[in-house]
Amino acid sequence: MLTRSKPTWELPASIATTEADFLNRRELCKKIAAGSILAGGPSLIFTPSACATQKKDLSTSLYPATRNANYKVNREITPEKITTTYNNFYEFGSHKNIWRAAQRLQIRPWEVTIDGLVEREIKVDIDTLLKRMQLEERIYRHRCVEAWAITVPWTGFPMRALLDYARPRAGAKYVVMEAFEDQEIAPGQRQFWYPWPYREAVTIEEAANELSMIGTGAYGRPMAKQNGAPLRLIVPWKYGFKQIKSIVRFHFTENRPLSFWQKVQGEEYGFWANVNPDVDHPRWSQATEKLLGTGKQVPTQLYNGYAEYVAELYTGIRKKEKIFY
Ligand SMILES: Nc1nc2c(c(=O)[nH]1)N[C@H]1C(S)=C(S)[C@@H](COP(=O)(O)O)O[C@H]1N2
Ligand SMILES: [Mo]
Repeated sequence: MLTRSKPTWELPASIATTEADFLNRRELCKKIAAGSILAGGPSLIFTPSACATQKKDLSTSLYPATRNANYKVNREITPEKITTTYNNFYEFGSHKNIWRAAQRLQIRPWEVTIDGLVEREIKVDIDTLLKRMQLEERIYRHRCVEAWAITVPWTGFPMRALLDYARPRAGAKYVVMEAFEDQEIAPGQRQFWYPWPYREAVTIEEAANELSMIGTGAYGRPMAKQNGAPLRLIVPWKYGFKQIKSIVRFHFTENRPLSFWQKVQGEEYGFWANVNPDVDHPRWSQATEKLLGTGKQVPTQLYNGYAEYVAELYTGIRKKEKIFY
């Protein structure tokens, strides 16, 4: 049984949100902003920060999405509290405790660009995109290259649907994804020695694999900012660093790009980054992993347990190049 503990930055469900209600509160928020009503006065609901949250939360009515029972995991779901407070998101700091800092991310408006080798370049607003896609929930394992793992009920849509929407041209071999760039809100991006923006890529075949998702939510609600709102990549057979957060651009290309971590440390973080217990990170073993929140250390599985879905993607490539790093 999944028990939810609500992080304090979220609004209680009881005050989220019919449209009429939303408009009234928006009026109220404007007045608070103008100083004509005292924030937090009779009811603590109407704080300036609550106002900020309401303006952004346009997609809540899409949640919870129907669970796709084909994707189950024989592991306990990691408590939401852990998944939303222990994060890698270098834009907000090179440590795990970035969840508060990440609340500064502005997720509306959010424009997504689809360009490069496509039939026609597209610029689309996130809410328009979400309306076109069929959201579903899937429980997946997630394995960070740092040897910790979590199990998350993600919401999102198959990346295959994004390919159909983008209509790549015949020469396109890779989908390159870029995260937002804004030094004002993301202090990590002032660390000039990192090659911002965060960038990742997968092959078209990987993108079309049935496991690949574009994540829009988790735990039955819109994605928390610290987990990569409003759009992140989910490719569960690969190490977590491939699963780029807060995407603003999908660029189709013939040439394999260098990703963020390849530029920082190419020997340690290669392009393929498929989970493999037998290929150690140069500085630590990948044979086992720590299941956050359980105190358990368990064996790492090849392709993070997803070999039946993805192993065949790599049979040809394996002969030609060293594919795991
Ligand atoms: N934009 C961006 N995406 C990112 C990262 C990052 O620093 N910036 N870190 C990656 C790493 S190393 C991991 S393990 C996962 C962590 O996702 P989570 O914090 O939601 O568990 O996000 C990945 N996506
Ligand atoms: Mo990671």
